[in-house]
Amino acid sequence: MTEPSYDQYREEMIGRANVADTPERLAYYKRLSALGTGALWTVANKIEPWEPVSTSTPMIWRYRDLREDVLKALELVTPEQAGRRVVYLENKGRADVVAAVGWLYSGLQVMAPGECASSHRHSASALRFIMEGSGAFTNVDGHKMMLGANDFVLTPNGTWHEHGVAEDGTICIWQDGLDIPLMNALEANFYEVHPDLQQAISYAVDDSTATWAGAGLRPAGVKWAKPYSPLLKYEWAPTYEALSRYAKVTDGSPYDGILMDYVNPNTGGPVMQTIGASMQLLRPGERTKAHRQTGSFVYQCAKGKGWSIINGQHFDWQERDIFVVPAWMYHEHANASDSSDACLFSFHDLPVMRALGLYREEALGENGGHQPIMS
Ligand code: GTQ
Repeated sequence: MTEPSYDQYREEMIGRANVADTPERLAYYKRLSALGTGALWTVANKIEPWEPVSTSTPMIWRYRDLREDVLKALELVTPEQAGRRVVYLENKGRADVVAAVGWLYSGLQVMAPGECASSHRHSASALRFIMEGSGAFTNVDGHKMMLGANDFVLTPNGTWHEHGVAEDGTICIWQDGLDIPLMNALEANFYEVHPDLQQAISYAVDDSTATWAGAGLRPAGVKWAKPYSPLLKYEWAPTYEALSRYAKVTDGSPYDGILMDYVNPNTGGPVMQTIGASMQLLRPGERTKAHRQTGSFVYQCAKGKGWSIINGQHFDWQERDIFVVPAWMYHEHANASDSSDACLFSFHDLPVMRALGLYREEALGENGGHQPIMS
């Protein structure tokens, strides 16, 4: 057996650990280890890197590669057997946890007409982004919502939720996004199956959108005290219209083009406590500049085609492809079309970064330097 060596972590700089291995020190480290301890200077530079070092890898999952096998799951398992019939996305760098990137989970769920998955709730916050099919629905705490392509739906932590497809619908596929890895890292993850397996529909169908999605209006006298958005479904048509209108009156961001955040209409803040989401539009021919942020991002192309450079790697994407940007990795996006726009949906853990005072953003300067961006 080879003896452990700590020399690899040494740094020649005042203020950083720089202790060479000697036989006497190595014997001491061994004794400490037997006592369930260790010498901090052997690992200090590793556990306190100069800046975030993500173990996640930039990756893309192309829909054309996945779709057939997602549909295959329909033949192999029922929602009753599986609980949720989902093909999850596995980041190559995160074999230790089921994560698409960082502390975020993502999967593709498939359901056939007439099917309904049982109701449950958990500490993880969840969202859906509808990819294809008609007749899909989700019931969140008694608020049933009908879902179409590019609609974005919340199932905040602690809410009962179940999904299904109407008898007269078609096979539906949607992307699930959850913070399961974060909940497990925090060791705070609880899970419950609904005692009746299905919950009642307690409100008019789509009442949350009818109540809270009025353009610039909020219902007088309606109180909302919960820590997540009362608007549970954000439909595609008004989202795209908002981006298109905004694009006419702004230059947008050099790093993100026309970027709009889905917000809690009650607070103006993110939709849920731990997960935020955005839609961005890249105008024909637009190419953004590179920046990096603390926080992990899962993107899905909702419209058009283009490419991104993530930590120096080039990824071509088109509608329904999903790709990830790990924390603190430079990324830039481009619309590959000169005549039509491209839209990228994304969800991320920026609410966590901001709530904990950890948010940072930096631009890659013309000369390769790094410039902090205040936001
Ligand atoms: O629908 O609540 O893809 O709990 C993974 C875990 C979906 C869900 C997933 C879940 C769900």
